[in-house]
Amino acid sequence: MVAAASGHQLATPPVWFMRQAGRSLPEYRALRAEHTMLASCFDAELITEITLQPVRRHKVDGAILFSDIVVPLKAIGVDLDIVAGRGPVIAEPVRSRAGLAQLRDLEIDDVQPVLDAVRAIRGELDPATALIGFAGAPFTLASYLIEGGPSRNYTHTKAMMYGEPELWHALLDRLAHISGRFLALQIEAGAQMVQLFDSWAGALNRRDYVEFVQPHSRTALSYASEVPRIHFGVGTGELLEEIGRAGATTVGIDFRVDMEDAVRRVGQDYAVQGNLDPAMLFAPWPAIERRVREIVEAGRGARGHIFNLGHGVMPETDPGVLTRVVELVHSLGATA
Ligand code: 1CP
Repeated sequence: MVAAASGHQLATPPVWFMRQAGRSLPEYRALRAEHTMLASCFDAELITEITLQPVRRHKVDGAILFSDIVVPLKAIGVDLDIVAGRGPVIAEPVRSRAGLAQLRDLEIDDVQPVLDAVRAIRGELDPATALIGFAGAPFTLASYLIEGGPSRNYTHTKAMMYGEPELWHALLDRLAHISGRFLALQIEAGAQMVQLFDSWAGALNRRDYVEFVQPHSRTALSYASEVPRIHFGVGTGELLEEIGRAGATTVGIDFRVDMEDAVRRVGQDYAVQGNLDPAMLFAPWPAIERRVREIVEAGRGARGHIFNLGHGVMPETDPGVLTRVVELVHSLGATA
């Protein structure tokens, strides 16, 4: 996984799934029945167990730390909750200088249980399985802070971006250092690579992305310069080159882009990750198998390829199908 994310083409692509830890797993639902999402994210034992669940079950090549993109914000005192069935909800949306002033630097003590979990997970994982740290990118975090929760059209976010560019850049710079520090701390504790999630950057055109967002994602990623860095967003087909240029080693490909096109757009400077449509996991197996083979074949044209979904596992997904996809990908050697 680490080699592929660094830009090496392997005979068999490594595989993991975004949101592989989560509600598709009965063992996750059982554990979470007794703990809220946020409480789980600050409990080293729960983080460790939930992170390892999908590795044990699916034999994926990477474990993604069980956490959430808003964990570092909660850790510095932002009043927020993760509401079941909805997502992060912010008590007082940040839309002014005063709101910005409340966002202090992230310190090691703020996320101690997370770092304890990283060490424990590293100790339990087979050495060949990568531990992937992650953080939310400044734009995606800003969208939650400014809107106050999940959003469809990002109206308040864009009103600030276009209307108060100084405040915008100050806010994104602040968030970049918080996210960057969160990545750096995870790496110090044992994460061997990271993924920066700019899930909602696809809401922007290329010009605005380059002007208003990319410099800040670059700042965040600069904190992780010593490890391979995956950079992913949903609906970012128009932005793929720029997602790479923000300082990634691997560009995450959303399922709406054909993998061959993605490899062409990304070029030979970056590895790619992706991109089976998570909804395809509900189709009959022969259709899934055909698409998995096509994606692996297209990935061979890239500088390196990590097999993944084109966004997160949906809660209703049959976990048995995910295990089968892992087995299939692992069976596809270069000569197969
Ligand atoms: O009750 C539950 O089980 C809560 C559901 C849940 C889970 C399992 C949330 C709420 N977050 C998570 C864990 C999580 N979040 C992980 C680790 C698990 C894994 O990947 O295996 C990761 C990497 C995230 C990252 C995350 N949180 C992103 C980026 C990834 C993506 O899907 O694009 C985003 C946008 C969030 C915000 C968030 N947290 C939770 C939800 C439901 C959402 C999305 C809300 C929205 O649609 O805006």
